[in-house]
Amino acid sequence: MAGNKTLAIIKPGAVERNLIGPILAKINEAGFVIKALKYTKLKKEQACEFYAVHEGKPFFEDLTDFMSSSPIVAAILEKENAVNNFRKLIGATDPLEAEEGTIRRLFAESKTHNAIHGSDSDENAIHECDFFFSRVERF
Ligand code: IDP
Repeated sequence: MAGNKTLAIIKPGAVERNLIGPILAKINEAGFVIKALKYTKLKKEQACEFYAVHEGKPFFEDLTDFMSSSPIVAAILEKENAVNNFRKLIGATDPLEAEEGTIRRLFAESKTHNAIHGSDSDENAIHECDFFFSRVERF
């Protein structure tokens, strides 16, 4: 059975452009419940750890520089089949390929500066929620 939690990150760029409110509104309108929320900033090595699976790819340096460049907002979101439903809401990695109405189509600037992250499997969702939130920070 699919899990009911996923991890979202409002990325630098979207935070800088004052899009925290509009993006959280979209998330709530789509029926996700915010179970934990944090405004923080990643160090370069933390961004590298979070995206370790992409190490060696041509976009890795740009991605981890970008993700550690300014503050982000991390959130644990709850809904049935959370990972798949949230990935539908955020849209394709490249905003030019993202469907109308998706968060990336609405708010992303480019394929790297694409406004938002969503976990890609239940296993990664658990790992990513643990990366950002301690036990006492979630309910
Ligand atoms: P996802 O965020 O849609 O799951 P992933 O393939 O896991 O996409 O890639 C992680 C992040 O790396 C993307 O959200 C995007 O910011 C960046 N990225 C992925 N592929 C490319 C690329 O081909 N060029 C530039 N940046 C990329």
